[in-house]
Amino acid sequence: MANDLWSCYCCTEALTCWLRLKLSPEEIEQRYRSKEIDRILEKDKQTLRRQVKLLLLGAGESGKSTFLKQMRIIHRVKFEPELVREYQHVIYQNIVKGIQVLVDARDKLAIPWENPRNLDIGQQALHFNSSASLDSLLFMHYAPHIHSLWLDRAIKRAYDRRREFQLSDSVSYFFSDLERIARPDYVPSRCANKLNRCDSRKTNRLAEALNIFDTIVNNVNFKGISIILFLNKSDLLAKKVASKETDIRWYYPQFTGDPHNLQDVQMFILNMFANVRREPKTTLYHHFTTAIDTHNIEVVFNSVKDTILNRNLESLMLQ
Ligand SMILES: Nc1nc2c(ncn2[C@@H]2O[C@H](COP(=O)(O)OP(=O)(O)OP(=O)(O)O)[C@@H](O)[C@H]2O)c(=O)[nH]1
Ligand SMILES: [Mg+2]
Repeated sequence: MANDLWSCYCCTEALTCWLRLKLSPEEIEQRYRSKEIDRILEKDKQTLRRQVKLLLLGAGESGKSTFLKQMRIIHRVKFEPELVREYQHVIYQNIVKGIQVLVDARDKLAIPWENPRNLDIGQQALHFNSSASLDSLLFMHYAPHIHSLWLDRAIKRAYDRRREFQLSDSVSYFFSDLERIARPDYVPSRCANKLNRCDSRKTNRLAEALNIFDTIVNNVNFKGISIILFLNKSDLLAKKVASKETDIRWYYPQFTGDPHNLQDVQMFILNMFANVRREPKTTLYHHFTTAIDTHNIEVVFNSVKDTILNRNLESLMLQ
């Protein structure tokens, strides 16, 4: 056995010498480089194999970007200056689009203006530029008009009836901070998000989310993968459930629990999602989340990591 090894070693040595004699120094260099590249590729392959990829899918405005931003905060990934500037523009757009949605809703709901001057201002606001070209200077010019509209009781009343139309959840936060945002030296401290598509969306958001989930969970390309369902905006759900002004049975008459009990409503919603699966064996984990709450997302993300780890261990044991 020892002899075999020895002769094998001699063979390799001889081969290397022979190669050295046959190849030019450049060719030898190239071969070394090629070997090195192969080694790096193999290492990357191993690393990739150990990586877990999460695909974040969901309806518009459901909180995907907010969730990712929390990931950056939790893992202390810095926000680059370009990203901060981008948020600044998105915030301007959010505010202008938000006031346009509210002015339009006030018109449709026929709520009389408190301040008659706002009739004119409101009409002008509908033509404000809310495209990506909206810059700080133009926004500063709009800001006093937007402020005057936001202070009008008519807009407040339209805002209180926002469940009859679609308005981004961040709107009131931005309006109440308008004075600071309209300053030339304003730098966003909180992540802003898009308000696009507010006028065009007629479907109730839960129904829209269920439709999207149906497409994902029953898609043949995703067969066999595990799904983690984040039922986001739990804070808003809790507020809605507590409010006597709304009732889930108006939208889902089949609901039989207590409409003002958060757990009953959450279980009902979760069951709706679970029942969409045509293949009940598809593993479905779920979390009720509040993506604007860093601590909540940190806890949820740790639990997701545990789930993935346990799944990997289980599949290793089955091998
Ligand atoms: N109250 C509350 N607001 C939330 C929550 N998650 C996200 N939001 C707000 O909802 C809005 C939409 O969030 P985004 O993260 O932009 O949603 P998205 O899924 O990335 O939307 P698109 O990129 O348009 O598809 C933003 O104003 C967020 O601040 C939450 O858990 N609670
Ligand atoms: Mg997004």
